[in-house]
Order: sequence, then structure tokens, then C-alpha cells
Amino acid sequence: MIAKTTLVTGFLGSGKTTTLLHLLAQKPAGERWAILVNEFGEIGVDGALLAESGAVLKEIPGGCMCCVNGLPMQIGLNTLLQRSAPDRLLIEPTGLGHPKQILSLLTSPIYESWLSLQATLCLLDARQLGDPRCRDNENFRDQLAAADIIIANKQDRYAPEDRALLAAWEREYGGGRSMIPATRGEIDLSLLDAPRLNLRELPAGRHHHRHDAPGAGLAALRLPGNTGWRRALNQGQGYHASGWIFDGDTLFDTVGVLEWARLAPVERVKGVMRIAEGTLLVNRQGRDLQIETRPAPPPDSRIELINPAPADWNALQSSLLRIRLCLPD
Ligand SMILES: Nc1nc2c(ncn2[C@@H]2O[C@H](COP(=O)(O)OP(=O)(O)OP(=O)(O)O)[C@@H](O)[C@H]2O)c(=O)[nH]1
Ligand SMILES: [Mg+2]
Repeated sequence: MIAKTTLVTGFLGSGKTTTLLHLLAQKPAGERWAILVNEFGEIGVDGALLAESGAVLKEIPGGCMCCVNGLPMQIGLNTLLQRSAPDRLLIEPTGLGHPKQILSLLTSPIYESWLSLQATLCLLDARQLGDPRCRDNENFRDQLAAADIIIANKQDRYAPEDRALLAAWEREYGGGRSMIPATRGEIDLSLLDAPRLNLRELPAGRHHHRHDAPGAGLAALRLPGNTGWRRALNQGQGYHASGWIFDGDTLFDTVGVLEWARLAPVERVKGVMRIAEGTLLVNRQGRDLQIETRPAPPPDSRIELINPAPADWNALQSSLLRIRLCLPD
């Protein structure tokens, strides 16, 4: 069985997971789908969002991107292909990663009899074209350069100037590729069968850290004692992340979590938290905060913050700990 494989790229918060959820909701009964997801942060939240989507899921923990895109990605891919023999495989790499390594992995001869790579779909929030931190980011640019089809997502949020930026980008860099407008990642399933046409050679992504530099790469911190939670820090690609994971018994104050997520002085917040009513999902990109509740409680609570500059993680942690309702014994 050869898995039809689609790489869904796009910068941080552009709507990759939302798009996967939309595609999964259209999965024909009887087909077996698998998802491989890799996040920048060590405390994966996208996996929890995709967990009940009806596909076999494999998460690659965050960490240093040049390392994660190598062996861990390959091991995750092999496990998925061998154990679940999917009809279709969808891959969401981190929004802060460079597409070159994952594309060379997927097109390497060892996978020829396992998967057939279809068009790469790149999610673009056109508002990011007006933000120099995105526009000048090599990974942002190369994700777009490597795409076969660009999904101009979040159309509901565009101002006229964002549309103008998008049109200018398309004129200069589009190269005749399809640009599909979308809201909430609502794209047609047939895009998964579009062929891969863009075979341009990308420059290799630069490594943005040295492995021997203090504090570089992943630094997971297990706190002493039976505290029922732990924190993991990560940095690389010009971004910093801090994530917290709490055991399933820890209950959070709903309003407290919403305020914390709204006010945290960071670019990106993603969380799946246990509240008295079940599960609270929080997802913030810039100032856009989306929330959702589900009646079933999550197996654990996890929340991740990502920012271009380091934030005061300890202060954020103290306020997060204060909004727990039940403290474990
Ligand atoms: N208003 C609006 N919000 C959207 C749209 N698509 C996605 N979002 C929201 O944007 C936020 C980020 O979406 P995700 O799907 O998590 O983005 P992502 O690219 O997977 O993010 P990372 O994995 O962190 O890079 C979420 O709060 C989504 O609900 C859209 O079309 N319009
Ligand atoms: Mg995602």
C-alpha cells in the first residue's frame, strides 16, 4: 500500500491544524488516514487537538528543528507507515521549521515504495506579509517558495491592505501557482490529490544555533517532588517557547485560564486544559483568541507559549499555578 502523502506547511499560527481538522472531517469512511505532527514546543498541543479526529496520530516532540527534522522525523514516519499502512498521510511540520529537510526525506528513494508525495499545501495568513518578523524570516519565505498550492487562510480577518499585500506577493513570487482563498482551513478534499509540480531547489535552512551554546536547543525541566506538573523550555529559529503539562487531576479556573491566555505577553498561546465543565481549548495567535469547550475531560492539561523574545516564564508560571482549582495531594 502506497500512502498518498500531503505536507501541510505554513508559518506559526497560519491555520495548519485547523485545516487538518477540516480535511479529517471529510475523510471517506473506510479509508485509513494517518497524521504526523511536529511542533516547535516540547509540550505538544496539536496532537491533543487532533487526537479524536479518526486518524492514527504520531507526534514528534519539539526541540531543535535541524535535529528533529532528521532522525526523529524518520523514525516517526517509519512507525506510522509500517504500523498503520495508511491510505493517506498528512504531515504538519512546525511552523518555525524549514521545509527542505522534510521534503528531502519524503522524496528520498527509501520511501518510494511507501508513499507518493502530492502537492505541498502552504497556509498563509496574508496579515503576516505585513509583519517584518514573518516576512523577513527565512523559514516563512522558503515554506512559501516550496509550496505547490498556497492557501490564503483567515480571509475573514483581512483588511484591504492585507489583500493588497497578498496580490503584490502573488505577482512577485506566485509563479503561476494556485492561490486558494480560505477561511478556517475550509479547503476541498480534492486538493489532497493535486500533483506535486514545484520541483525548485531550495537553499538549505540555516542552523540558528550551535549545539554547544549554553541554553540552546531543548531544555526540559522536571521539577523536584511530586508536584503533578512540569515545564519544558525550547528555543531556536529565533523563537522561544515555554510549555507546561499538568496531570489529569489538576482542574483550572475557566475565567482564570482565559485571562492568562489573553494577557500573556507572547505571540502564540495554545492549550488544552481541564476545567470543571470538561475541556477548555485556547488558541491565540497575536491578538486573536479562539476558545472552545468540550464536555469530556482531557487526559492531562497542557499549555504552550511561543514568542520571538524570551518572556518572563517564571512570572507566567506563578500566575498559571495560581489558577488551579484543585491541587493534587
Ligand atoms: N479568524 C480566523 N481564525 C482562524 C482561521 N483559521 C484558523 N484560525 C485560528 O487561528 C489560530 C491558529 O490556528 P492553527 O490551526 O492552530 O494554526 P497552526 O498553523 O496549526 O499553528 P502552529 O501549529 O502553532 O504553527 C487558531 O486559534 C485557529 O482557530 C480563519 O480562517 N479565521
Ligand atoms: Mg498546528
